[in-house]
Amino acid sequence: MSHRAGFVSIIGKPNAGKSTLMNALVGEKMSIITPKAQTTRHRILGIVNTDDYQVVFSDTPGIIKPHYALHESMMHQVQGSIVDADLILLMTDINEQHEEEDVMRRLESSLAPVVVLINKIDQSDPETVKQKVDYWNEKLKPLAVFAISALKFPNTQHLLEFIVEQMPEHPAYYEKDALTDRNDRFFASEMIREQVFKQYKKEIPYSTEVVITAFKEEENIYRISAEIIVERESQKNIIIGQGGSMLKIVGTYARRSMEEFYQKKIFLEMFVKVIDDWRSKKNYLKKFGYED
Ligand code: GDP
Ligand code: K
Ligand code: MG
Repeated sequence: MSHRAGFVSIIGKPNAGKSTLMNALVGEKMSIITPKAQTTRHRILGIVNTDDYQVVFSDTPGIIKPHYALHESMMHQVQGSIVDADLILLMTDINEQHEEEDVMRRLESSLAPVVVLINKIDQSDPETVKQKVDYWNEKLKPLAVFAISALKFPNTQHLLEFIVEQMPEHPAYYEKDALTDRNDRFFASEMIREQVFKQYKKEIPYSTEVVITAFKEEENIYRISAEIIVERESQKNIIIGQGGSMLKIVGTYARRSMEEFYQKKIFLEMFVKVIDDWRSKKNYLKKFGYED
């Protein structure tokens, strides 16, 4: 039998459930998930392999109007994934009334067929589901519309089979045992950032970046050092908390995630550093791995 391989881009507004779906498809926690918008800042590949096919999914940042150089990089990554795609999964939240016009506009740069995913149907009713399916069929004339719940019914077999059928005949793009293009350091920084998004309010998560400064793999333990970078001295105090209490919570949860992810004991140390307005500074963005 011939081999199929291709790129599938998951795009949509913030919080539609893109990262939740990607993790369900890949069967691993590739992407961090929080209830806050802009949790995902990078294009992250999640690869599904069998002997017969390789599907390379791209999880992407939610489509927003850029306010910082950081956002511009995020939108460039969305655009890049659309340009590369053999198939686009446009994900929408059934309970949101977004116009999605900015998402539509991005689709114009691609000839790839589009599948619409109406997500979070666990929070809706059959009548609304039917209305939304009709709406999207009418509006976009997509290849297909799937009504799903990436969180509550994460059985993606049916969707995955449909996706595979759309993939061109092609040799594998990546090694057949690869799950992603990202390395251990990347996931370590993301697991800390996930806790920053979960534990702090207001602008703190958006002003924060995490840099792994050391990652030592020993036989029974990984020793990881990280810098939590914020934009203001006042934010540094909030991150640390009374007598270090907040940083301790972040460290505890991040360490637990890492121990589950790497299946190793983890020693984690973290330092907090201020870099004024890093989100607007191209040199820092580049250093932190945000391409133009
Ligand atoms: P993204 O910003 O599009 O990547 O969305 P996430 O995957 O980070 O999910 C955003 C929020 O929606 C999280 O709190 C998820 O747990 C939640 N979520 C995702 N999928 C579903 C779903 O099918 N049903 C419900 N009820 N919540 C979901
Ligand atoms: K999110
Ligand atoms: Mg996401």
